[in-house]
Amino acid sequence: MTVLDILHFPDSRLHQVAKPVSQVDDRIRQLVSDMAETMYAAPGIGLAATQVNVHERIIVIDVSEERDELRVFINPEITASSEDCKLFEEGCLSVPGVYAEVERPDRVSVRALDENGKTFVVNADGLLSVCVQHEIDHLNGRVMVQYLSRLKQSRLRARIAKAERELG
Ligand code: GNR
Ligand code: NI
Repeated sequence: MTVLDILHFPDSRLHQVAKPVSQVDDRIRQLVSDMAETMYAAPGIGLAATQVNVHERIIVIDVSEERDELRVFINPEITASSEDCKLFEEGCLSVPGVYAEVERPDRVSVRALDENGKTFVVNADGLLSVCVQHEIDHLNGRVMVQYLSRLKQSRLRARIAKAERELG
């Protein structure tokens, strides 16, 4: 197992759209295992392959207190969303130190493949719902900061550019 490097905003590779996995094989299972190790080491509650510069539709999530309930979503599709939405203060491993209130459907149904290539469906609410939507955004090249106002986005870009200049 390997802890992979996580891309940081603003990196254009975070905006690549990931391609579907055509076959869930040992290469994919190795990647899933490395992504899980990377997520637990960070630590984070979710990680999309895009964040480790792999542009395939793979997500790992663990929203459990004990950090012992790994969920793997390959080729995830949202098949239904609730009408009612909720605001949640989100963080992102690719945008460290930044928190943004994002409004999303409260509940979603997600269909995906597991690490054995078997289709499953999960009806997600609470933190799992927020997290799976955040991760699917990553697979579509969308980063949480894109929900901020344009003013807040430009301030954030300026702050990151300044910090990078000062670090040399
Ligand atoms: O670790 C994470 N925490 C988090 C908190 C609120 C909403 C979303 C998240 S996902 C984030 C890990 C991450 O960046 N996944 O892409
Ligand atoms: Ni993220």
